[in-house]
Amino acid sequence: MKFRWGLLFGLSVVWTVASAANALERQPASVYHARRVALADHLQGGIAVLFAAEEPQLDFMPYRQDSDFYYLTGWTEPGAALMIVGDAPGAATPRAYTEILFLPTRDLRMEKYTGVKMDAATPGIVQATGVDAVEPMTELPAEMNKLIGADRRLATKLWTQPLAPQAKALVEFTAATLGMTSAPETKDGTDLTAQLRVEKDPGEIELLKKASEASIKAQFAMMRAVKPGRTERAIAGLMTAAWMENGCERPSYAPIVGSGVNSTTLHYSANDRMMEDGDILLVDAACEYSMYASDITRTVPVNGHFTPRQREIYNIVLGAQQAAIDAFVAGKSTINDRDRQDPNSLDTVAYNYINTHGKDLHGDPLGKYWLHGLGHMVGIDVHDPAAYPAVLKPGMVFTIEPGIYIPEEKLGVRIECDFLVGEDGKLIDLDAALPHTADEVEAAMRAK
Ligand SMILES: [Mn+2]
Repeated sequence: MKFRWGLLFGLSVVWTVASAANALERQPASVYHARRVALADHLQGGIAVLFAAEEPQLDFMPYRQDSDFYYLTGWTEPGAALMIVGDAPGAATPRAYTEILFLPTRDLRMEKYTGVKMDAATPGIVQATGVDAVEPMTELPAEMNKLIGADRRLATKLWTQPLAPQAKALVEFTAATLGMTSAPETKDGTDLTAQLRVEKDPGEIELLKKASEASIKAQFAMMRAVKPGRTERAIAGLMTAAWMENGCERPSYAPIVGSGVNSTTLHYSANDRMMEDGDILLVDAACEYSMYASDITRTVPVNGHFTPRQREIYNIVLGAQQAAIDAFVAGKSTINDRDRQDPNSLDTVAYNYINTHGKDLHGDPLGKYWLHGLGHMVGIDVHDPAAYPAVLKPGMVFTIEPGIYIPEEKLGVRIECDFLVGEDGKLIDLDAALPHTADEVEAAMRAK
């Protein structure tokens, strides 16, 4: 599976939806259309019905579009459904590629709370959505009934989100209206979108770079602000301000600002401690730009100077990351191989480095203090879907994030950067502008 994005080069690959300075940047409608056609090629002549995220029950809670739905449509309003019918020229009832976006009917009372929405009756809606046909949501069961009524074998080729209650309801209703004795089993459409999403196109890469750039600015702001007597939460707060000043809509995950022993809790996010002189501070925090995530960790000394032991552990983690970078071969290396046995696995390389450098207070090797995988894909989700261990190919964006966490010494170090595999197979560090070495971290902390 490979896209033909060549025709996009030389053009700007993203643009801003509305004139508002902070509106999401969307890729051209043709890009989302091409993704839907690519999905159709995987449907074996079947039908995909995917649902948008619903408006939260409490409408004042934050809303974020379903990632697969966004990938296929760029649509950010809640409650929609997308139907894609795969090309099946040889079927008993021949079918051609068809796509329909179903939109819920506007609720004018609710819009007093949530703002103006669009529906199928909105003038220019086909242009606004970029989908070939737009219909009211009430037509979705009717379209299903029509398609499956004409060719019942289609019932075995329905691709949906397995966890979506709307999908279950739709399939059961369709079965009932067609007099089927039981609802057909559906196939997992998210397996297909995962395959499509794993290699990023130039427009996605542009957005991922912007997410990294804003996240880098926030990490620098953190380094300038950290000192004994400040709270972890205040650091999370000033990073949040930096993200939003730089065009991001939200953090891409709960910020982890862990000082002292908190640095050894992998997903610590209480952020409620006051930082003390001599502490190490692990900051795993980054933001989302126009729905695309960044994921960055830096570890710094609270007073601006690593102790010799902190520096020793820091250098081992940095060395493990560098060993993985040096071993990288596009099309061969893998990431997130928890067995750490395969020589092609970058996890193996990083683990062997950690386990053969340094010791704990009891003279034991340090490998056992690294519990998690070496990295993961990054995209619309901070942990973008992929089949792991994943072979790394051009267009993929992933993290390399070794760590050592020794609670007994209140010492946790993780260094995490986002990498793109370039078209030439070379690794590109999207976070190259940030300090990497211990000396560079201390220098950035001195630069007030
Ligand atoms: Mn990560």
